[in-house]
Amino acid sequence: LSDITGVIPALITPFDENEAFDEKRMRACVRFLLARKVDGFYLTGSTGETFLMSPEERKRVVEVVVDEVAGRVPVMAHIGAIGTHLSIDLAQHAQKTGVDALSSVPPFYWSFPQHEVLGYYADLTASTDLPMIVYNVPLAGLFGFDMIAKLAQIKGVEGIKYTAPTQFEIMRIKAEISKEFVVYSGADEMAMSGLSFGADGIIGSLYNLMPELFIGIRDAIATKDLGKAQALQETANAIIFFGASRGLMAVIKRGMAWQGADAGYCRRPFSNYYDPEAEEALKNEFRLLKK
Ligand code: NAY
Repeated sequence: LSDITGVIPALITPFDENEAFDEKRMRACVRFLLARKVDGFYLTGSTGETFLMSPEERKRVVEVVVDEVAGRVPVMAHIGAIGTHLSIDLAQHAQKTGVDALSSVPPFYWSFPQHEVLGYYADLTASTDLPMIVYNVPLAGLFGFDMIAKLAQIKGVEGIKYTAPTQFEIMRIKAEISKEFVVYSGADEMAMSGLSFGADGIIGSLYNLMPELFIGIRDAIATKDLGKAQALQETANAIIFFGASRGLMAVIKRGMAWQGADAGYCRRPFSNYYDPEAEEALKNEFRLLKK
């Protein structure tokens, strides 16, 4: 896992006007992001609208992206579901398809006790040979530091996607668990702080829309140019906060379309800019923001 680093979009899944998975748009988005030099892909996560898709659709997305990437950059697949059975099925399919790593949210909704969550990850890692990235995200219930330490003991768990506001723990994971335990910072608004606290990479939804800004942050942190990193983060955050109040997923997809990669639409209940006038108004507001 340690060789998968850098700026990794949590890839969007394009749907067409009728909410069907749009394979052609998916392939075009992958090519667009490869041309913009992203370091890898994280598929069928929250940004990929995974919980709005059937298992068959999730598998299809993985097949299409792996085929289009054709080994040029590493691919990780999020295979999490509430039930162990389904997650194992998705994990084994992802391995067969040729992904490089797996990731999963903990089982959610019933607030499972620690030993059941640990059992979930142990069952998953036993089911394939791929490294597992556990996912610390408020949406699925955050792990405490002690739980992260326990998860890191499971054979096959080699990293964490850390999407929590308590970012000081990134430093603590490296210091107290292991320098080798790979950390991906998951809050795009804090990409700079995640990387400067020792994260090996950043995985997030905005890297679909504006990868260059974050590639710039990656490089500025590597060369210890904090002023530059901060300026880039400020620009990125203005766009993130703009999008957050206007339906972030739809803004990312339309924003990609304006740059030549039509990322299609979202599945309901996410909102969309289907109406060309509404989209034009959004575009105009965005132009004002950039001034
Ligand atoms: C995934 O699984 O799709 C992600 O990596 C999602 C990461 C995003 N966090 C959440 C909670 O959705 O990219 C972030 C997030 O959209 C961004 O920081 C803006 O808040």
